[in-house]
Amino acid sequence: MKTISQRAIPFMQLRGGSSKGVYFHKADLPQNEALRDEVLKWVMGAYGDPRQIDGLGGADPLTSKIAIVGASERPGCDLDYLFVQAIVGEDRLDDTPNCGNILAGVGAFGFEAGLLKQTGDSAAVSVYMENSGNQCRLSFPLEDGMPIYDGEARIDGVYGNAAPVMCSYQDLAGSATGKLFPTGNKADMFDAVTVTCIDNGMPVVCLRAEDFGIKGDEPVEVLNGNDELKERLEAIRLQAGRAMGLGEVAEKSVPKMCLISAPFSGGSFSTRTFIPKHCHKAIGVLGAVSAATAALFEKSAIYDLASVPEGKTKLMQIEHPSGSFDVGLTLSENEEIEILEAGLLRTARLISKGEVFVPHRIWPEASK
Ligand code: NQM
Repeated sequence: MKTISQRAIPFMQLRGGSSKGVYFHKADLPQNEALRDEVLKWVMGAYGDPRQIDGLGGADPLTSKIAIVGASERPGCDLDYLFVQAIVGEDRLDDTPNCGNILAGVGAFGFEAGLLKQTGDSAAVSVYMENSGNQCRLSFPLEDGMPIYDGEARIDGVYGNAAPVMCSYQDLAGSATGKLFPTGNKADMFDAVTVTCIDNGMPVVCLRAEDFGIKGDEPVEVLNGNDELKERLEAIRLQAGRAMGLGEVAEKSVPKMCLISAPFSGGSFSTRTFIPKHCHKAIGVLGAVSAATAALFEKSAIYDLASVPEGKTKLMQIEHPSGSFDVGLTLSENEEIEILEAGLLRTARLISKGEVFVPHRIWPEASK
């Protein structure tokens, strides 16, 4: 379709896990990064308006997400995936972190966009995550070479049932910082609070909820309305970010801040995660993997709060504001704790396909 003053860009919108994103074929976006980012801000309405009223963004960090997907030339990989967070209420994007929820929709997008062809009743897709250089294997049901979205799997934070997307991540340690414990310590102290800074897929600062005068089962709205808590968390985050080698993180969406308490409903432990300035309605996928990993180490700030199963294959049930999230961690046989694989269940669904329009003055028709 042509409009006189706007340029059309093919897109799809999918729910990936408990998030929703706008997915693009890499070839449909400008190849120049600065121009691409300008275009993406227009697509999302992410140029400072917290309502994102003039774009596809959903005015919430969990629905202001973008996936850029292309065929991969890396050995053993089918797709390359770059995740971009459009920051709600600010005129900027952040491609520092991964997003494991949006990743759950990347395989389905690959089929829908004609980037993948497989037969049989199950897809096996290996995705290279450009943000961190890690890989994830996705498997989900297929029919006549296309993804099935209907199914019996349930994940908390999403209404109803859908087809399962099994996600297994390898070698996540140091995804953004190069080290599992980026400060070199299992525990650090900032502003007289003991924390554990960890990066097993997502840079996360794990804190004890009790150190902030909260129980840890408060509703999201209550925590989002607690300005004193948010200020204390941000002050620690800025220091932790520097200590984790992430530099000045005031403008970055990592590290995430995960307040942890003993479980309330029989799980491994309970969480309230700030991503980084708003409390998550559930928990991010890789944020959950990082927090679960921290709980395994005796010297971490949260070890005594967690109930950790025995054995080298651990199923950790992580409680969060809208239910619980299961993370399976496979450990090596070594004496020292080393995580070989993290496995988890997500679901995904194609919501829409079409064209999104940006003004020609942002991306003129003739330029690529
Ligand atoms: O941690 C939220 C989400 C996420 C990211 C966030 C995610 C992850 O729920 O891998 O999934 O932490 O900003 O989509």
